[in-house]
Amino acid sequence: MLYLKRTFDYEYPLGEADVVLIGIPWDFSQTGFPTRYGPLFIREALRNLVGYDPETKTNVFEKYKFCDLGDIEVVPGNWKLTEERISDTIKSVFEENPKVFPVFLGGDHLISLGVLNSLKNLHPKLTVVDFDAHRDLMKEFLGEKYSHFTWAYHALKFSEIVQIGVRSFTKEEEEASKKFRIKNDLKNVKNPVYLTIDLDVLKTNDVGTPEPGGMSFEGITKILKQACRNELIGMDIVESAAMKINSESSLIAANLIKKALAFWKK
Ligand SMILES: [Mn+2]
Repeated sequence: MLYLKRTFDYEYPLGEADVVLIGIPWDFSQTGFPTRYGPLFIREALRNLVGYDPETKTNVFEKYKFCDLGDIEVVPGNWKLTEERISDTIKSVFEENPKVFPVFLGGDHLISLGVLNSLKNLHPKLTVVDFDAHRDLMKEFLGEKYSHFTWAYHALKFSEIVQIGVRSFTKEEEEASKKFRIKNDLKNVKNPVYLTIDLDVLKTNDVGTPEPGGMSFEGITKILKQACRNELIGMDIVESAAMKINSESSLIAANLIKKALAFWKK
């Protein structure tokens, strides 16, 4: 008998899994608190999570087979090489299991652009449902094209974006949101949906770029439930500045993953 405990009670090979967990501890575009330890502490929170969701009467750990692939080894300070690694990894994952649902753990919000650049090859039409305090619609930041402040601007070239919970942005970003007709609700979303949750959308200080105010956990899950009525192709959860076990953002992140999976119609 081997008495061992890994991330989940059961860990399945990728080929058999319904859900795959992949950490991307990239935070080299971060301008506030470090977010590279997000994957570490969100995993720890997942280990201790009650799997049963009273609202949907589902135990996500019993319903789905999980595979935790660990973290993508990022290239410190080099987004181009890191993005290639993200893209290669995602390609290999779907070659092995085309139906698996990927959950990515950030890292700063730039990781979403790397993921979406790969997913767009599989889903030419997609809608990104972006929970975020910020618009992240800057064309560049201090001359740098690729930053957690700019990812959404670049993702607009190939996807529709719905932004939920936005409360802090520049004039330039406000103009861009009008120009590109960014929606702020889920009406008329018909494409497959990719969910990205920047934890700063919540009322918490435990994130890369905190802002006063913010949504409640219940407020987010209500909209999450609506978003999960569409076909879901994957999700990420980013910007946790967790530095210790049971930090607020890591607990919220684990619970939002559980909620999304409980609502998800496989
Ligand atoms: Mn963001």
